Amino acid sequence: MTKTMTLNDCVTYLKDNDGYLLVTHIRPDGDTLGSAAALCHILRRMGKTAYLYDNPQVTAAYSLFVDRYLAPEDFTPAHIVTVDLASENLFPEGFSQKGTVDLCIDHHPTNSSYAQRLLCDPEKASCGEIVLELGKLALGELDETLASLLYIAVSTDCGCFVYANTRADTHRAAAELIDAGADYKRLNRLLFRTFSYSRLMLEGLIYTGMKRYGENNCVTVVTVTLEMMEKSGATEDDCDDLASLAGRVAGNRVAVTIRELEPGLCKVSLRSGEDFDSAAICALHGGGGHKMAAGCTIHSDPDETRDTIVWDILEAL
Ligand SMILES: [Mn+2]
Repeated sequence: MTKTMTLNDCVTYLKDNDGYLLVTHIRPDGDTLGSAAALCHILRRMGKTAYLYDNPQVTAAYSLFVDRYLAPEDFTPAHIVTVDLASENLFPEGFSQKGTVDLCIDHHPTNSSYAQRLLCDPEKASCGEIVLELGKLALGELDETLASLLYIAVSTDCGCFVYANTRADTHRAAAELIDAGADYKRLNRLLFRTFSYSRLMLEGLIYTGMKRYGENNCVTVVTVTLEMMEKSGATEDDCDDLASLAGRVAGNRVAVTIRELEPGLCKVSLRSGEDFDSAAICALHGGGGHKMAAGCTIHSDPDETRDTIVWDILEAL
């Protein structure tokens, strides 16, 4: 049975115990990393021993901020806390203590209640906004480091305040963090305004190969082949959020991203508005997801995969 926690319950629990390992989700993003590092910072200021699980998929952009909190190999935790980690299938690579999570702090309405205790607020656009409340309650005052870590969480989960999950409260949280000394100018430049050379080269190749189908060219397809990866020198670090690129074309209704994983195997990602069921198309190929964002894998080369998926979409439109 999972016990539902309030912010107050949560602070009491954190005060009463010690020896925390904070766990981030698979393919970690700014929210899980920023929130977990911020919580680690809060716990240390409370006089506790706390570390972050050494998630092997942390990308270069974030390791700068989280490395100093990583657990040494010989650390044996007494209490495990997951942050922004909605269900069992999202544990990070190599993490072996899935059945023993003492507390989960999350904002996903889909949280599967796998932990003994759960603090979940689906009204929040980011986990960072929950950890901000925790920090204020536990410490009274924020500090510049804490404000910067939380700014990373808050700003990345709403795409720098442009995604549909952005609310007035999201801006209020950011304003509070800026008042508390968050290094927001540097963080905005680092996280949203600069990209690796390889990433930009890869995007160039992707845009050059873009194809459009259907009435008023409303279906946009981009392909990321192994050859393009090699040509651009891109690595996994450079492949963040590629599935959003095709949807940038004005007038687009269905955005398709085909990624060649290995010869003869492609991953397909669909993004659409509310007027098209992306999940239904992906279900035809054994995949799934949500109405506006879904995916599947197809055993075929990129060209054949494109023909198959475009045919399905045009039939459904
Ligand atoms: Mn999140």
